[in-house]
Amino acid sequence: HYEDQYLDLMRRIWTEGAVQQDRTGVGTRSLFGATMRFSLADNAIPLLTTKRIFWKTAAREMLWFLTGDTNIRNLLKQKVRIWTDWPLERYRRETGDPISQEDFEQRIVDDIDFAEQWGDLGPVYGAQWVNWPNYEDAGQGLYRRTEKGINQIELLVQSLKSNPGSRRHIFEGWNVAELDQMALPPCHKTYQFHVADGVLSGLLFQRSCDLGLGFGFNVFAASMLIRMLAQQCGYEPGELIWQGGDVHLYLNHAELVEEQLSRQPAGDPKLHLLRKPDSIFDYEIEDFEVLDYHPQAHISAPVAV
Ligand code: UFP
Repeated sequence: HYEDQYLDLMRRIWTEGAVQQDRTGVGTRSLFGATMRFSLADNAIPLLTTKRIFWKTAAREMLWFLTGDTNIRNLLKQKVRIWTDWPLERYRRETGDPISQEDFEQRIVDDIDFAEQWGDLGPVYGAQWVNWPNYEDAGQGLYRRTEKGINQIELLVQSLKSNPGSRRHIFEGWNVAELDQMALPPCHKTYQFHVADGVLSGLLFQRSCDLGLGFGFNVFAASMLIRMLAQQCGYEPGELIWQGGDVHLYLNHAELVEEQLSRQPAGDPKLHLLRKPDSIFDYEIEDFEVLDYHPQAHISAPVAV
């Protein structure tokens, strides 16, 4: 089963991984460098079956990245709460107001001025993907930012269509000059694509992976993106090749790890794209349907912030 790769890696890290003091203070067991391959042919989708993955949350986040938005307001309107921790922490720190997460989220949704002041994550994924800063010569040795940045996704679609054999089908989130302005430097930082015999595959390099919580989302979202690109460019979907840099399990995820490793993967879920939108930027959540997904129960675990 495709998920055995994941469970094997989890078992290996939990038993052999080096204990590391990490940025969050929680501590991890980690391993450096891992690869997994997942087929996307015939609508196959690498959703974890040993616990329920709320794939629509990952799908909504991916669609939000593609809009270029970096404010959590449009996520919260859809009840996606995965990015709240960072703005909430900043708000509490800078104002001293011990507001609850629920009240903070409600204010972001209700009050657009408040959202503009406190809901932005800085130039994270979306900003770099579709609006990478570009500069023009303003004379006398000065440069100014162009009104529009570089849309890496649009360029990618063009290059996939017009020059399939290229080895340069890449988009990148790791904008070195802006890392310090981001709530979180990108984890799924580099995407590369490859076309051969009319089949499109994608490779994701993820520099840092929370294997217990993040991975299930990241692997779904990357697969969904490959499917969308294949549909837009007229190719068959091939594989997702996932590569991790620091792959880790948080030490407070013992219950999750032990429960998940006691379960057997089963079933072959399918992802269906119900419509072909006009462009890569025109997909909506209703365009995606997952069938044959019968996972075991969700396992909750604390997120390290
Ligand atoms: N993380 C993921 N996937 C993501 C994401 C974060 O696994 O898409 F945004 C995890 C990895 C790590 C933490 O545990 O969040 C980020 O911390 P750091 O920046 O110190 O690597």
